[in-house]
Amino acid sequence: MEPSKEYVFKYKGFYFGVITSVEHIASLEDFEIKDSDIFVATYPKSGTVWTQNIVNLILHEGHRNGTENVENIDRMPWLEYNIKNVDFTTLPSPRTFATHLPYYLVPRDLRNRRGRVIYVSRNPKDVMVSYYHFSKYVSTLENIPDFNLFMERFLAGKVLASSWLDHVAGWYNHAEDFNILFLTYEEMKKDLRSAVLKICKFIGKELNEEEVDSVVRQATFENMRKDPRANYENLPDNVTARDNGTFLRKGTIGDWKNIMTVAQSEKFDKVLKEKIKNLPIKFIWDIHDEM
Ligand code: PPS
Repeated sequence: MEPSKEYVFKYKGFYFGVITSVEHIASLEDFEIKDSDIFVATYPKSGTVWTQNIVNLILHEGHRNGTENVENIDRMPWLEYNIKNVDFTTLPSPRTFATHLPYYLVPRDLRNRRGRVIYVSRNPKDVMVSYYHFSKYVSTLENIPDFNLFMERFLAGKVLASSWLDHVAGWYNHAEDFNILFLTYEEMKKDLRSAVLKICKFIGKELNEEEVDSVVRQATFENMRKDPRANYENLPDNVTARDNGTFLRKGTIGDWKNIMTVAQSEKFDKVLKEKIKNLPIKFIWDIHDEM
C-alpha cells in the first residue's frame, strides 16, 4: 500500500512530508555552503534532536549556561522543512542545520566537501518503533495504529524519508564526498562524554572540562526532557500534536523488544539483517550489550 498523498509526496525517489515544497527542495541543490556550516543529518528517529541540542550546547555559551532562552530549532533550523520561513543566508556563522535528506539531495557544495556533516544512525528496530509512536503523536505524519502494517511500510520504505537502509547505506557509501563524522545513537547513549568530545573535535570547538561536563549533563535524556528549549514543547503552528506523546519518549536502546513479537522480529531480520551486515556500523540492539 502506498503512503497517503495527504501526508507525503515523492521527489527524486524520496518521500517528503507535505509541509515542504518541491521548489524549496530543488532550490537546495544550489544553496551556497560556507566552510563553517554544520549539518546534522539523520534518518528520522535516529537522534536528530539530541545531536541538535549537543551541537547548540557546544557552540553557544549562552545556551550552555542558561542565559539565553533560544529554542534549538531556532538555532538549528531544518533544511528541507523550513517551517519558520527562515532566510538561511541571514543566519550567523557558524550556521547549523538539521536534515533528513538522503546524501544525493543535499546542497552540491556539501557534496564537494564544503561544510561539515554529523551523520547519526540508530539500530533500525528502535528507529522503527520510535517512528511508529511518533506517527501516532504528530499530526504531520500518517497515523498507522496497526504495528504490523507500519512495519510493512517501514521495511518497504513507504514512509516519510523512504528506506532506512538506503538512507544509511547512501551516506556511508558516499562518505568520501563529504567532510563527515559518523556517530551512532547507541554510542552516544553508552558513552555520551566521548561522543560530545568527538563532536567538539570535529567542529573545531575546544571546551574546558567543566564546559564538557555541562554539555553532557544537559544532553542526558532526563535533563533534555525538562529543558523547554530542547524538547519541542512548543511545536511550530503547522505541526501539531495529536495526543499526549512527546518528542523525547523513552530514549533508550532496545525498546523494540517491548512491542515486536518474535515473529515480527524474525521477519524484520529476514528483510534487513543480511543487508545490514554490509554496513560498516556496529549496531547494538540492547542497552546491556557491549559496544
Ligand atoms: S526526529 O523527529 O526525526 O527529529 O526524531 P529524532 O530526534 O531523530 O529521534 C527521536 C528519538 O531520539 C530520542 N532522544 C534521546 N535519546 C536519548 N537521550 C537523549 N538525550 C535523547 N533526545 C532524544 C527520542 O526519545 C526518540 O527516541 P524514542 O525511542 O522514541 O524515545
